[in-house]
Amino acid sequence: MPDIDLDSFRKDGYHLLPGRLGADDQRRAVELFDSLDAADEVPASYEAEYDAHGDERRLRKLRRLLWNDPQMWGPMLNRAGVPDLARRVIGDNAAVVFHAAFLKAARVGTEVALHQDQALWTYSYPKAFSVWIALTEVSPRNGGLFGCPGSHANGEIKHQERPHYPWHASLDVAGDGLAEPVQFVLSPGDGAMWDRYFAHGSAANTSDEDRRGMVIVFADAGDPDFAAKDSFALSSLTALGSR
Ligand SMILES: O=C(O)CCC(=O)C(=O)O
Repeated sequence: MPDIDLDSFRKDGYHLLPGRLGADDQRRAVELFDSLDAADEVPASYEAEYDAHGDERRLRKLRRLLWNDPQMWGPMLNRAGVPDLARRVIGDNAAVVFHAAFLKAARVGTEVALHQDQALWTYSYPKAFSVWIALTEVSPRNGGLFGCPGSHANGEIKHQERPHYPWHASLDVAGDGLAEPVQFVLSPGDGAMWDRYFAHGSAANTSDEDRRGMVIVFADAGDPDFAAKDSFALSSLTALGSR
């Protein structure tokens, strides 16, 4: 797996991660998400959110994947080399604080408005960064994923509630003086990582194909200000092995 260029990550606020997750792991993840999408009821432990259009209701987000099934997800994240990224960016005290699926169903999946993750979190997560892994093709055709280079540089920007968008407060490229977003065009198994203050989002999926991905967020659990609802130590993650 190619190493990351930490200087360019720190400068731009994001870094692309080609070829992280193998085909078998992609298939296992998608099969689980398909089965939960088809179920009448998803276990409450996934804290599921849905998109709906007419009679069609499809999963939008599933949370706490690693906590729901460490034996499935731990080895998969280890095979994707995710702990090494956490060690490089944060150090040995890194811990997973979120692991979620972002599912943007064909024709039904709605936008994720431009935001900085840290602005939406209940806790301040020192040194936090996200690793987002594509489980399908990801491009503007199916809603994609994009972010504004350098938008992390000055820390948190004030987000505003907007009447047309129900999920959370958001940013505006022009109104907040951000650089034009770059699109992350990804193949299944490719990833992107970004800083907690990096502004990013995605558009509605008007195509006939699902756009799927999952995100793992690490923070510095060794920082005196660290507090979290869920926290999975890097050592516990790596102890789950890679087979
Ligand atoms: O997958 C998406 O569409 C958005 C992802 C996102 O906002 C996040 O991981 O914080």
